[in-house]
Amino acid sequence: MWAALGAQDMSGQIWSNVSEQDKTNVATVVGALPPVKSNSGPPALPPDDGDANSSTGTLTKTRPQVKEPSMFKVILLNDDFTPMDFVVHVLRKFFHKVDPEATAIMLQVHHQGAGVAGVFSHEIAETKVYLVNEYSKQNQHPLKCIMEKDQ
Ligand code: TYC
Repeated sequence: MWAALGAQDMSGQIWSNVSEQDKTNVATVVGALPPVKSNSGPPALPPDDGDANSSTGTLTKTRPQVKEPSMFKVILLNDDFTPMDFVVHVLRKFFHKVDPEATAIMLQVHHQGAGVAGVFSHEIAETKVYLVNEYSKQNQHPLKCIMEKDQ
């Protein structure tokens, strides 16, 4: 919902010294407000939505952003050479798993080919994948870690 509020809009536009008509024109150009009838009635800003700072001419977007962030599974892949105890160590070190869960995930990977070490935001998942793969290389194990969008 839009309201006539505050001192700046979301793009940083300063509204002081701008006529009411100009404000509505700008808002219309950027698609922030519905078209308004020209030269009739009061300034064509939308109704006050009850926010506290509605006495100045700033447009503030108050609509809640409803989309939840995507989540990503971080997955360990099986191979024939990485020692089981190294995989359990990785699960403890990077994913804060403790036994018996760490061993259960390692065995799931060993038997099924892949297993989920955790589910994270994109940025955290990317970091975990990078750190685990680097750590495995440093220790000369072929263990591979990947990420995949959840759901
Ligand atoms: N398959 C490996 C072995 O037999 C163990 C292993 C488990 C490797 C999980 C990788 O992600 C992995 N030594």
